[in-house]
Amino acid sequence: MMTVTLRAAAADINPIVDNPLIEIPAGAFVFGRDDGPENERPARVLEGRPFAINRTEISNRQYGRFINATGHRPAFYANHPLLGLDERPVVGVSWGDADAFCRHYGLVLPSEQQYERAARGTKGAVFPWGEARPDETRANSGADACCSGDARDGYPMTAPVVSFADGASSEGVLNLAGNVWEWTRDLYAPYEGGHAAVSAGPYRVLRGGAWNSDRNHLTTTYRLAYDPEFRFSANGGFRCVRSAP
Ligand SMILES: [Ca+2]
Ligand SMILES: [Ca+2]
Repeated sequence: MMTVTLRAAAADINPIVDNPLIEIPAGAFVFGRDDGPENERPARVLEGRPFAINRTEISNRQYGRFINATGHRPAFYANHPLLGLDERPVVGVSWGDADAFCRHYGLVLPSEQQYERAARGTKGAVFPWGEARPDETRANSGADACCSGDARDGYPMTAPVVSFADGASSEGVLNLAGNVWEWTRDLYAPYEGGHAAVSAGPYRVLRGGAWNSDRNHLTTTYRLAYDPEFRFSANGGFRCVRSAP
């Protein structure tokens, strides 16, 4: 009986068995920046609540288990010979697909604030690993000029979700910069005062850059606004969080 109880408790702590939730403690952190694109300004200090975030992007294997359990539609690239590999991040999912996956496991998509705190730590680092420019050991990125893949880091398209350990965040979360863009739960809007750069909407925000991003798009603050219904992106995926109750 005790064994069963413990197993149930463990499943509750980590509902996606092969993708642990990494605890991010409460506390002050820097959000936004003053020297980047207009829609990333201003930098300010926020008081963060504790949360936990998947160590890796959601993989095709993990998404496949969700499909089997629920009958939800498969990812658009599920049968692609490279993008569909079990250990690669799922791509070809709408915002609603990603939201449904997280909710199935009692989780939600990260807010922009949660994503940014997980990615840059408390002091406002430009990249998950610190201030050093991205290189082929830190992140799966694309060519220097937008927007094609580049294999100098070993991966012309997506890399396995467990990869680029040298680019991990201070809490050990992987690929928060690069590999695939990640849906957040937030609607796109200027932070304070400014005018929306995207007139259509409502759009949702993706973060982190992808395998075909040039390195300027891999910062922890870059905000990509996108049509939430679009499910044909070969470079867009997600991960989930558990927020404090
Ligand atoms: Ca690459
Ligand atoms: Ca990513």
